[in-house]
Amino acid sequence: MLRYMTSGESHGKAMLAILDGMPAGLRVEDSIINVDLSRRMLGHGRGKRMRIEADKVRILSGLRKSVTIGSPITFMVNNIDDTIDRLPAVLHPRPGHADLSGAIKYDLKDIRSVLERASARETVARVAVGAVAKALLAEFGIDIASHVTAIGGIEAEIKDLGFKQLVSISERSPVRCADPDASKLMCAEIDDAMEEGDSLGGIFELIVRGAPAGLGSYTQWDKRISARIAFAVMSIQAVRGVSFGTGIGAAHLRGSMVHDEIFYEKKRGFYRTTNNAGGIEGGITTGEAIVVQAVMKPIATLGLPLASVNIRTKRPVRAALERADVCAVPAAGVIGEAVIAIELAGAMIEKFGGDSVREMKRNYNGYKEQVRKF
Ligand code: EPS
Repeated sequence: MLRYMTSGESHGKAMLAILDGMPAGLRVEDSIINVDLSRRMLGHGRGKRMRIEADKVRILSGLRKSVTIGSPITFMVNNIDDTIDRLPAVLHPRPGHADLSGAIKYDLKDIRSVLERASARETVARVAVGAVAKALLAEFGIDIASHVTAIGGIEAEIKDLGFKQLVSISERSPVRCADPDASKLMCAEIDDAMEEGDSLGGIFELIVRGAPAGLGSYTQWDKRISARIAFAVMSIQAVRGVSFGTGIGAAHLRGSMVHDEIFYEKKRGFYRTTNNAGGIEGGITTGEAIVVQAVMKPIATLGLPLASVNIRTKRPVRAALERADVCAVPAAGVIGEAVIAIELAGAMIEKFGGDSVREMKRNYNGYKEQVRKF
């Protein structure tokens, strides 16, 4: 069983994670984690904090000479802005943030004690864990990409791009969008929102290429891979919706327009010519690309704050003005890659047995042969 936990406050000493259940024999260089940590910091619309931090991982346990040994892996990313004990109290909750509900729940009279942990900075730790999960998946030829399809109402028009092209175009875009015209409009919209003291949300898409058919199961509700992926993606701060393949659009179409017809050729085995299901049927991967969309609401901290109430005096005020991003959808895509990688790595370990990468590969190859002969 693959499991992990994170800890750390946004302006505390560090962001941490412990990952348990990684098989032995996987090479993990710090550099593969640092690449994703840097990608998480980028994107037009990020706030000033990203210019302060350097986000580099230190692995404290679980590796010998950069190779996993089956024991828990501990990750630490230092916060350069570690001023938590010097920061002033926050009394004006921001609508849309955890501020008010968190303060009421934990009986905290200073909202700072809520926002420090509710902050999306927590995702530093998840991206570090996700990079190791990606390394395991890569051993089985599984690749993950993300790209932004909408920001602030501007929608990208993605032409029929292959996986590699999609990655190379979106990674060069300041908003991680594969439509260069939409990219420009999105950047302008972000600048506009910033000038007006506002914030923006959007949609990002995750694509997993190379996952074998047969991960997850219909036999129990919590074994469905679609449910597990949705849980993981919904757990990303500010994500409000998750869909697969044709997504919510399927609600408006007839079955004949939605379901992917089945064909067979001796050489190829079973195959489809469409992938409206987004690579999952009956809670099980089909072997086609897994395609997931996630909807992110606009950041809750606004330059021109909304109406709120002082939690001590109960008088009307404007919400707290914290340093924040105007738009973090491009970064959320990188976080989405991490959480889907962790779910799929867990499903691979469950299916193929996971004390060592070699053992997993033996079982994986045996299963591939079984599928080929089916
Ligand atoms: C973030 C760090 C935070 C915010 C952002 C995400 O840093 P600070 O609060 O010091 O500016 O920029 O957090 C939020 C959007 C939020 O609502 O808390 C990061 O590292 O991703």
